[in-house]
Amino acid sequence: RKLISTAKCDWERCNKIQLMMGTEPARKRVCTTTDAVENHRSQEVTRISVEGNIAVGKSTFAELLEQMASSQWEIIPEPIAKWCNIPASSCKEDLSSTQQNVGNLLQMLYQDPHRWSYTFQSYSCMSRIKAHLAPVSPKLQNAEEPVQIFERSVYSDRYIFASNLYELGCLNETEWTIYQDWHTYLLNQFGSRIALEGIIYLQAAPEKCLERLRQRGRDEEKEIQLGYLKQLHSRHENWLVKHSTELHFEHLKNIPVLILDVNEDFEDDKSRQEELFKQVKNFVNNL
Ligand code: UDP
Ligand code: D5M
Ligand code: MG
Repeated sequence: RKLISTAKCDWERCNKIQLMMGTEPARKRVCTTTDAVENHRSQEVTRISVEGNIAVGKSTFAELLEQMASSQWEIIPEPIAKWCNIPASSCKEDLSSTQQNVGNLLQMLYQDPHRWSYTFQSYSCMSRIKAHLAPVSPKLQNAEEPVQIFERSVYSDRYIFASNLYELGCLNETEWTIYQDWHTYLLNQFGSRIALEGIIYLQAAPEKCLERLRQRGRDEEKEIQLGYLKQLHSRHENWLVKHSTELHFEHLKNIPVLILDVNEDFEDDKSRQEELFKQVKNFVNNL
């Protein structure tokens, strides 16, 4: 577990400090410091992501974890409401004013992936970064061992979805190159502020995911076919089980991964939930 102790300082302040020290002013950029005095977010937080195929049960699982661990754990759901342009009144997320014009990006992506894949990747990555950098919830500020559990991450954006869309030809060479460039750059800039300590991989057959996806009945996803879920499944397996995906972030290469088989329904099975929770608790305690 790391002590996450970071604070933003702006360009002017950096320059001022450097001028006082008689050194060259910094060029215009955002920089981070580990100055504990300025740090309003400093605390020990263990950050974990829950990864898995579409409709495998991540949101259901994350909600259960939050209920079971109550005050110590905070769940950060995937910002799907932002991508679907759901009105602010029907979701707990704060939708910015620019949101009004975005439209239903998830629907646009599925209807015309060649046109919208790059746009979707830039928006989904930005919204995940924002979620990572947001202050922890008040309930976590008093927790002795605070844990933040994110539904997916900037890493699944890249190693699952974006690379698959590239392989499908929905991101062209130029878009893929630019995407990888800014993804690597941004994540390196934010460093430990968005690094994860562990990953929980919810694993199930693509056929099971399709069954749950149809049952959930999200309108934007009604055209999704088994073939797409199979592609995403094999990307998850390559990354989190076989470790054959080429990764570009050092901390990710040796990150602990807890694999949970969720082929059997857990949603209404109390004893299965307790079993899964025990494994997660064990995993978190050993990070
Ligand atoms: N679900 C289910 N059994 C389970 C877990 C989930 O039938 O053990 C259902 C859940 O009610 C929902 C669908 O599967 O209708 C997809 O679940 P969720 O939205 O949690 O999946 P995610 O896309 O977040 O992984
Ligand atoms: O995932 C939410 C929905 O969003 C599902 O249709 C997959 C899609 N999604 C999530 N991230 C991405 C990226 N980066 N690219 C393309 N599509 C994405 P669910 O699993 O239902 O919670
Ligand atoms: Mg979900």
